[in-house]
Amino acid sequence: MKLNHARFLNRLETLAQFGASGVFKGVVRPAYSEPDLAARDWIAQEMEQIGLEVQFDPVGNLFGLTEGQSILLGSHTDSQPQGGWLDGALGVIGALEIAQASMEAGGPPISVVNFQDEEGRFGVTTGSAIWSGVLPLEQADRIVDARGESFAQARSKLGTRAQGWVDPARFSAFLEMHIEQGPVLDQRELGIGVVSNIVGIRDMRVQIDGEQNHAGTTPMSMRKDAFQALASFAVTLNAKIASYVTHETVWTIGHVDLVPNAASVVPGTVTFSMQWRDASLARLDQIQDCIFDTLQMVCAEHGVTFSCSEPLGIVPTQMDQSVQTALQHAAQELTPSLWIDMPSGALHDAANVAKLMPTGMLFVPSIGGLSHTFTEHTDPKDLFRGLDVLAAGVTRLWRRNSFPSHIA
Ligand code: HGY
Ligand code: MN
Ligand code: MN
Repeated sequence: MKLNHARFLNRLETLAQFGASGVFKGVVRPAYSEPDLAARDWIAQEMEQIGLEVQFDPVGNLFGLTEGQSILLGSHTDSQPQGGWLDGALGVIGALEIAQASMEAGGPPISVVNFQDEEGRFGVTTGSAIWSGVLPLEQADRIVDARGESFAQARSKLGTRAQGWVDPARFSAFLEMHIEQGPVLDQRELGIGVVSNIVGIRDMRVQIDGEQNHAGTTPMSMRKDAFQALASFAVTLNAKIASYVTHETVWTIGHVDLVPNAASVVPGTVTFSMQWRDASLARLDQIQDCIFDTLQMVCAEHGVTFSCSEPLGIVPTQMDQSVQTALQHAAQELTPSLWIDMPSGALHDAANVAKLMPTGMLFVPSIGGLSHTFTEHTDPKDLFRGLDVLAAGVTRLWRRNSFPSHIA
């Protein structure tokens, strides 16, 4: 197939206009926002123009379908509150280019998907988690975002776009190209990462309730200060888990909502996000136990109480060997000295889709390892190289028909 790099880059630049932040090439395109839905509608038009059959499912996952059995390529175009122009977008636009080039070349058959809410405005990789059965729709509908809007309310904005579910059995494999969002390829001046595995993740909301009071007249010994309890929790947790975490283990308190968030008031309530990731399921469990133990201990010390939402998560996931092999051979053929096998510290839709079909991922470098920020960027030559290797891997996979027997 003959890939058109200019057409591919032009589509990426066009997509970056939907929700453009005005800072570098950054975007603000949270799931179900006006720019997110406008971007999906534009991609649906591009799918139609290529000759794919367009189908939004009930939660807004957007599919461009070719007839019969096909290989599914894609990612997501929703963004973090302050997102980069390539996170997810690269995989969807790369899929469109390969689908179009393969149409023009008479095969292999390629379908395209743009998953919804991978960035977890409502949970964790929500759209693909629902499609793959990891997250029941009824449970997802009850999840509320930081402003209190429910998933059910948000997805109702799809209006008449929403149609039925797409049957995963029509796909033989799923491949996702993505920026690394980390420093490895950039620091080692490499161009391609063939992903071996994706870490597991857990994410929950914690609320600490103390006593709101006057910041001038309330003696320190009488305070039930929710912020002080949070601060003490964070420091105590770091010390307690240091003994069994690895260099790859990460844990983050990224969102904090202090009430009433006023300089002369002792905060009575704090709600915060607690997220942790590791390649080992056992360590994810260990960290969860430690979080609860530390909350219990610290809240008792501060005379406050806490409550937690049910942790949402994705288990650590291995990429399919036959898909990895096809990508490794393609990388060796096209960029012999510029590729490595590597794990993913970021979560991706591929972690969910791997439950349904043979799945693999390909990384390209992130300059400075930066992502989830407006200044996220990748040199176009690395984008083109990733597209070429992905297309070669897909062709190899289809030609050798090297799918496990249970896949048609
Ligand atoms: O957080 C993640 O790993 C993904 O980018 N949503
Ligand atoms: Mn992503
Ligand atoms: Mn992301």
